[in-house]
Amino acid sequence: MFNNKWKKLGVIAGLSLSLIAAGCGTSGGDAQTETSVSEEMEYTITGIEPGAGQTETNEIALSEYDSLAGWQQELSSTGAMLTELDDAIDKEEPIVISAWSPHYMFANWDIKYLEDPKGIYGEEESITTIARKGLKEDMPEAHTILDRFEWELADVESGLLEAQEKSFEEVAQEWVNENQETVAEWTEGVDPVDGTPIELVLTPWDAETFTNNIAKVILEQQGYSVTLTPVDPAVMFEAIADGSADASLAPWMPSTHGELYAEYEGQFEDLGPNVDGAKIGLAVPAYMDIDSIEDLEPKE
Ligand code: PBE
Repeated sequence: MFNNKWKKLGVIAGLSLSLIAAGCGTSGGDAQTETSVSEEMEYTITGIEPGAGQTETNEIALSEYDSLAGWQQELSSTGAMLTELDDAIDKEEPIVISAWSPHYMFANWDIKYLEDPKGIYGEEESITTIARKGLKEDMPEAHTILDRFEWELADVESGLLEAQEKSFEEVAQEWVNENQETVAEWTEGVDPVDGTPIELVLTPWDAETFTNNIAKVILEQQGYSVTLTPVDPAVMFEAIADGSADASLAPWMPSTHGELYAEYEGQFEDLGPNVDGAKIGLAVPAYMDIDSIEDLEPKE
């Protein structure tokens, strides 16, 4: 019964406006017919985890865009956001979500990024590798491999789709098996080690989990004993800066984690991008008739 609800409302609202314009409005009107799509969404962005870099970027967008005046974001988890997205699409209702790529959300649902004329969400980002100071001296073998590790966005995306049915460990192992030539370039001339422990910190999202699992498989092939520790972005930077963890392949630069990067700059080593072409933004189902953040309406 909720199918096409917002579309119908849009049509009714349009009719009602033309009736009013023609001087034929019924007395008293009907508040329901004037419900805007933004009002129907209760002026709420469906967000993700409170600790995500993107959660802060959304806060900046909420304060910078006039069209988002009076809006709020609802925070919970990526899983809850995807459930709400799925539910809204089932009922063809409007929804605005925190979106990013690489992620399987763009493959699973027909959604589109909203244009961001103010550039709050930045341009293309790189997922970057950072290492604690001293890693190069203490573990030159791991340092060399992590420094060389760089792969393609398309590989991340196809792995993320596969990981919906298998574990990240399995998909990472398969990727390494199928890409031995690339792995051989990263490990060329690097001596094997004998069980040296190394700890990678990462954030809890899928692309980061996948990338760090690939690094784990390769470092284990080299003889390391690898621990992966998922934490919030702030803890990730802190752990690398204070040397309690060895490296991370999870920071998003230059926008999403740019402030954390600046806060700890000089206290870690930047080994460069491990994948290019990442992006964050706000997205809506493709059936919604808006293209830009500026097409949303402020709460009166
Ligand atoms: N995210 C999007 C991470 C990085 C970019 C949710 C995967 C974050 O917001 O911190």
